[in-house]
Amino acid sequence: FFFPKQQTLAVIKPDAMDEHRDVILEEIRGRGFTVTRLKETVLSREMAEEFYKEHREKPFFSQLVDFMCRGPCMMLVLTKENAVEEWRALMGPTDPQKAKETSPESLRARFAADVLHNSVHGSSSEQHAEEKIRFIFGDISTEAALSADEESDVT
Ligand code: DGI
Repeated sequence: FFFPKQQTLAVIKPDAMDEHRDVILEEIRGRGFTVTRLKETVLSREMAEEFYKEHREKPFFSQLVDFMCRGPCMMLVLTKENAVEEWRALMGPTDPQKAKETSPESLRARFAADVLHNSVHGSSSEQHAEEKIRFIFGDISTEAALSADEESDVT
């Protein structure tokens, strides 16, 4: 069986940085993801708005932007076979209440407070992943191909 390596963008959101960052990173590595890029960033308002531009029309948009730039986030590029879907599964549903019912092992079930303060982000498709990785880290496509081949772990 062979699935090609895939990349996704994962974010540890400001609500999880103080208390849960280390255990989330352990979980990521324990599940076989390779962390190919990692950086801690405080998003500016403009960056947070751009990052979540797909939600610009939603009633919770300004709350979401406020929350995302209230403190540091950890930005990660995760590499694994089927990374987009597997990271979404590990995160669990957007709303932690639902996560507790349907996937109690998931990160949001364990760490998130509510639907807004939900601890982690993950790209929803390969195309979104590419776009957001470029937005956060710049153009790393060549490097990414290299690290996928070599299984290098920069952290
Ligand atoms: O991809 P997800 O993060 O699971 O979910 P999404 O893309 O639908 O929403 C992006 C973020 O917006 C989500 O992580 C938290 C916030 N959000 C989503 N739905 C609601 C919400 N915030 C509030 N206050 N209320 C919502 O219904």
